[in-house]
Parts: sequence; C-alpha cells; structure tokens
Amino acid sequence: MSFNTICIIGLGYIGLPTAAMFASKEKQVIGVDINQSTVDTINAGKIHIVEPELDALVCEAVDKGFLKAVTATEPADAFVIAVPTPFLPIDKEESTPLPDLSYIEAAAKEIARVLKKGDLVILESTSPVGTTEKLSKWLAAVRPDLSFPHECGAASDIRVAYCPERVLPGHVIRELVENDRIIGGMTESCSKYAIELYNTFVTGDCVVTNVRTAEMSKLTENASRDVGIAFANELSIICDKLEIDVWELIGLANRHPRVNILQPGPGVGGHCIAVDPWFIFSSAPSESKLILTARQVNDFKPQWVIEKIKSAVIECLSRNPTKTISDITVSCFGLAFKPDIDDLRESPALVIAKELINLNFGKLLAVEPNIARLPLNLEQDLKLVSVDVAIDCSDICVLLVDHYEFKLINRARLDNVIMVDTKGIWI
Ligand code: SAJ
Repeated sequence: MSFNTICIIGLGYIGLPTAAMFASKEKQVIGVDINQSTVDTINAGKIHIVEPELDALVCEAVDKGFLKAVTATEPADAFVIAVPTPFLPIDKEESTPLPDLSYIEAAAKEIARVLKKGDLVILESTSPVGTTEKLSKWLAAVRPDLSFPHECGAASDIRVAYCPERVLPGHVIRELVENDRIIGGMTESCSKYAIELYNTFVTGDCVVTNVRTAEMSKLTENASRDVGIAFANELSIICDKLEIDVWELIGLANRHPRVNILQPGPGVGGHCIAVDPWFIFSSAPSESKLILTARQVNDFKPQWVIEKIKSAVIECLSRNPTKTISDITVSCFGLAFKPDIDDLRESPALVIAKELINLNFGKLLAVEPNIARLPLNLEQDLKLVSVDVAIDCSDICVLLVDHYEFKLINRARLDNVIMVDTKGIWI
C-alpha cells in the first residue's frame, strides 16, 4: 500500500493542518476548498486561520511543491473529508435539531467523479452515527462501475473509513501527531489502509473499531466535556445563591483523588462542544436526557451572566444616585470563545456583549487582545480599547474570557469598579 497523492477536502481548522502534515512527509497533497480566496492564500504560502506553527508548515510545503490548493477535486490515492457539519437552523426547544450533511454529500459527489479502484476515502468531519455508510452510498450512486464496502464488504474496490479529528485549537499541530487516532473502517481492510495512511505522521496509537463506534466516540468525547462543564456551570449558579466561592469550592473538591470538576464560565462556545451533543440527541432524543439537560444548562449561562450585569448596574446606580444608565460605562474583557485565541465564532462572550448593546449604557467597551478589529456588525455599538483604557473609564468591568493578559492585571487597579467575573480570576 502506498499513498503518494492525498486529496484533502475542506481547508479549514482541521483540513489545512492535516494537509500540511502529509506534505511535511513529502506526500503530494492536493487541498480542495470551495473558497477561491482561501485557495489563493494557501498557494501564496500563507494561511487564512490562526494556529501556532501552521504558517511555517504551509509556507514550506507550498515552497517545496508538496502542497497545492484547488477548487475542484483531483484524482488521488486517498481522500480525506474535513468539511463542516453544522446544524440546520431550527428552534432547538421546539423540535429535534437536524445535522446538515450537505457539505459531506457535495464532497462525496466531487470525489466520486475521480475515484479509481483501490482508493481510500476517509471521513474526518464530526458526524451523526450512520453518516459514513451514507457516504459510501453517495459515492456508489455516482460510480456504479466500482464496488463499495456497504454492499461488497471486504471485496470492495473502494475503502471507506471514519477517523475523527480530536485536536484542540491552539495545539493542533502537536495533537495531530501525538494524539491517539480512532480508526473506524467499514471493513477490516478499510481500517488497515486507513492506519497505513495516518502512520505517515501520527505517532500516537491508531486504535481500530467499527465505523459506528468510531462516529459515536467523537460525539461522546465532546458530549462528556459538555456535561462536565454543565455541572461546573450549575455549581456556579448554586454557589452564587448560597454565597460560596465556586472556584475555591471546586479547588477543594478536586483535591479528592477521584474528583475532577471542570471550570464554570459564561457559557460554552466553539463549533464542537456546543454542537456535537445535539448529534447524539438527534439520533436518540428520548434516551439523551442528561445530554439535553447539559446543553440547556450551558446555553442558559449567558442569560444568567446578563442578569448579574443588570444587578451590577443597580448597585452602581445606588452607589451614585446622581447617575443614570446613560452615564454608565461597561467594559467586556474578552470576546473569544475561549482563552488566548482569536476565534469569536459561537462565543458566549460575544452573545453577552451583543445583548448588552440593547441595555443602552452610556459607553460599551470591549477588550480583546487577540484581534485588531471588531467584527463589522459590532463596530458601531462597541468600542475596542486597551486593558488600561477599559479599567480607567469603566464603572463596571465584566470578565468574560480568562485571557493571559487579564490574569496579569493588578487586582488593586480594579478596586474602584464593580466587577462581574465569570472566570474567577479577579476574585
Ligand atoms: N469551557 C468551560 N470550562 C472548562 C473547559 C471549557 O467553560 O472547564 C468552555 C470554553 O471556554 C469554550 C468551550 O468550553 O467556550 C469549549 O472549549 P474546549 O477547550 O473545551 O474545547 P474546543 O471546542 O476548543 O475543542 C474540543 C476538544 N474536545 C475535548 O476536549 C473533548 C477537542 O479535543 C476537539 O478536537 C474539538 O472540541 C473538536 O473539534 O471537536
């Protein structure tokens, strides 16, 4: 088995680092993306996302001729699908949210055009159980001249496997190499080929299971984290009511050798933890009671934080009876979905900042050291300022993300402001 040419479909946070890793091992890598400007950026040896070490890897790969980006899928020995699997936008409370598999289906149709006997197709995108089998069927529908594992098992011309990505944004390059990899081939031989492919750069173990278990394992990892964070978030609300410092409490409980409680915060963001539990729920709604409750607890947390900010406003007005709400300045410390990254997508901090706009404060400031500009739709109502300006000008400081820079703030500088600290770093 040798994979000389590898085609990666989707050049986002997972696809591009994966393409760069294969290229760093001197494989010929074709990266496919529907976005022409992404393709142009990569072909210029640059990157369109922020991820440590990735820029150098991509630059070298393009420079040496091992990586090129294109908009249409080209023939290869192995295909890796790393496209998004979002949710169709429907009201989560009214009905079961449905995963949108249209990007995978579109990728399948593209790959099918160029498939040849002996090729390997791997799905990495987070997907509901049963998706890889659907992928095999989508491929087969376009190529009746080839046989596929859902119908021919081990004798099939094409090998199909599900191998989820499990890397943490900010540590992608190291984790791509070192993390154990789950390999869910549709047959034993599909798994064997998939292991061979990943052994190109993975030093962690490649652990084989069946395809449905592989799909479920990815969802389980993220749902488990969501449930853990929900427990911490619920504790924070209980402790607030009982006047107990939740961070001290968790620190104490975690000294027990078999307790490891996660950290509360303003809610759960990103494109994985807040989304993937719904993939389990959508497959087994009546059985996913705890998973559903965890989602609801975490989704409620931004609203709870807003109520705390409203209480801080009342406190501020009672301390300064001559002031009105339009005299108050509020600062949001952090807009990203987690510390020390620039990614604002699906961020609970952003949800809270947007909600604060409607409260019509005199001034609403934001400190986000990881971005140079606010998103366009916020520029009118929110002003991006430095840590110093925010502290000097604000009546209320709301800590939403525990960025490194905010941990360095001398606590005494905050003596004259009212604090709402959702991460427990200023307390
Ligand atoms: N969060 C808390 N409290 C915590 C930990 C996290 O409130 O104790 C919040 C974060 O602030 C953030 C959200 O949860 O808003 C998610 O952050 P995260 O660091 O837990 O996870 P992600 O979304 O960056 O990456 C996760 C990882 N999954 C697990 O740790 C099980 C990563 O390994 C996956 O590859 C990634 O999802 C993915 O792509 O699925």
